[in-house]
Amino acid sequence: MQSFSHRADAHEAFFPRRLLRGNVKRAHRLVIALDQRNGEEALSVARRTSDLCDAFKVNYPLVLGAGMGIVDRLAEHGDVLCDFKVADIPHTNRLIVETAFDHGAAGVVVHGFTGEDSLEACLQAARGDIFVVVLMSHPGADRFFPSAAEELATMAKTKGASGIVVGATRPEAIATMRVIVGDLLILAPGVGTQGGDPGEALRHGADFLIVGRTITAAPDPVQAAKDVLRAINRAGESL
Ligand code: NUP
Repeated sequence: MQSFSHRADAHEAFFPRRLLRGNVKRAHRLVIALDQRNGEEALSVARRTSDLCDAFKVNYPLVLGAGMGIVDRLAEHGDVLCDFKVADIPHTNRLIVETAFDHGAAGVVVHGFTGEDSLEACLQAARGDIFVVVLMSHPGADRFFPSAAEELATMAKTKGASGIVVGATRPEAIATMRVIVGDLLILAPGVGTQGGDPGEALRHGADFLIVGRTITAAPDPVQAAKDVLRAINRAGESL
C-alpha cells in the first residue's frame, strides 16, 4: 500500500481514532457497507473483516432493523460511518447528527442539496467527519444530480466538510470533483454489484471504496474482501 502513503494526511483526518491507536499505516482504502437488517449478521461480518477494511458503513436498513445500539457495538470492531444521507431542516439535521455521534459514529454522510444552513447545522453538530453526497452511483441519479454536483462539491469544500461521496460508477466525475475539492476525501460507492470498477475509481482520484453486497452477500465475505483488497492494491501499483 506504499503508493497511497502520500495521502496519509487525508487518512488522518478521516480516522483520527485509528491514528490515536497507532494504526494509521493500515490504510486499506476500503469501507465495508453493512446493508443487512439483522444486527447479529452485520456483527458477524464486521468481526471477520475488521482487519481487512478501514471502516464499516451503516445505513437505514441496519439501524431500523437492529436499533442505533448496533452502531455502538460495531464501533468496538472499527470506525463506523453512519450513511444517513441527512437531508432536512437545520434543527432536525442537528439532532440526527448528534445522535449518530452519541452512539460512537466516526463520521456521518449528509446531503448537500438542502442548502448551506442545513449543511452548517450538520458540521456544527459533528464530533467527527461529515461527508457530503455530491453525485450518486445509481442510474436514476442522472436526472437531478449532474446539474448540481459541482456546486455541491464546492459547498462541501468551502463549508469545511471532511469529504464527499461520488459514485464509483462515474469515474470521470470523480476526476472532476478531485480538482474542485482538492485534499478533501472522496468516498466512492458502487463498486462491484452496481458495476463500478475499483481500479478506475481509485485512478480517477477516489480515496476510499465503499463496498457492500460484493462482500456481504458473498458465500465467503472474508475471501470477497480480500479479493477487493487485491484489486485496490493493483490499482495502487499503477498510480
Ligand atoms: O451514491 C451512492 N451510492 C451508494 O451505493 C451513495 C451511497 N451512500 N451508496 C451506498 O453505498 C448504498 O446505500 C450502499 O450502502 C452502498 C453500496 O452498496 P453495494 O452496492 O456495494 O452493495
